[in-house]
Amino acid sequence: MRKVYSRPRSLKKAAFHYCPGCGHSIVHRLICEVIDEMHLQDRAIGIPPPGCSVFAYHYLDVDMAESAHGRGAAVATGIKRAYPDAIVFTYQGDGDLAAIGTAETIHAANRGERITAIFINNAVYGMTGGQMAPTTLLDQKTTTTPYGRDLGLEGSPIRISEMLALLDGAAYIERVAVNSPANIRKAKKAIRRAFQTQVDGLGFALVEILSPCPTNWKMTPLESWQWVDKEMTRVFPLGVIKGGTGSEHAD
Ligand SMILES: Cc1ncc(C[n+]2csc(CCOP(=O)(O)OP(=O)(O)O)c2C)c(N)n1
Ligand code: SF4
Repeated sequence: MRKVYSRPRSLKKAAFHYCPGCGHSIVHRLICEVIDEMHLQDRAIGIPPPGCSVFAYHYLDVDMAESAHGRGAAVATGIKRAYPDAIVFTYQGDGDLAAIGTAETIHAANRGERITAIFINNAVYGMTGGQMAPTTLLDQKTTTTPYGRDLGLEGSPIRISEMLALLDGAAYIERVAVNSPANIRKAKKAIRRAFQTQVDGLGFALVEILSPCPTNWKMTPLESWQWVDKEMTRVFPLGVIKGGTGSEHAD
């Protein structure tokens, strides 16, 4: 019998604490597969965030250094500058990267820091109970927008990837989703390109991943996967936003 799947070497044998249907666990596995395939386990240093993935170091078998909420890009900058041969990545939610850490993220991208950001957009603050995030869609109900996000009161969702792409230091930015087998395959390629961008020393790389949060969206896992397609991708279109023309495209 042909073996088609096994646990990546860099994914620890620990049961995930994530809710059924959550995108975090899928993204963890994809990162580990890429780290294995690119032989980066001994060089990779991850920066997990506060948020639902706060315990990412329980799962990824690479060196990890926790950061305060929003400070991932700043911590990654310091580590990368101290250890230029390390492959340094942040793992951040949308409340983290696009709200509390807006300044750190923009300036790290602008400086062209040779780091990789894995940006989980689940349209809410997940861990703290589903408050509005910068990425919350208009009319989306959250615990802090119980009647739906109102344009006049809360503004529109921030497309932080498109904003970052305007900065000269940003080398590669792509938006993907983990809501179907085909999209999961594309997400893995994007994560690989983002790591390769760093290996090639090209500048700041970011993969935005539309990621279901069935618990706070109050949906079944299946409904949440469908909501990503029907609603999220209308506001956050999938695809390469910047870069991706060099060896980082190699599969
Ligand atoms: C400076 C600071 N402010 C607020 C918090 C509380 N806090 C912890 S996790 C979290 C929300 C996380 O949401 P997000 O970053 O979108 O990640 P998710 O849980 O959705 O994966 C907040 C507000 C904190 N830890 N530190
Ligand atoms: S609350 Fe949402 S983001 Fe957090 S583990 Fe559950 S499904 Fe995932």
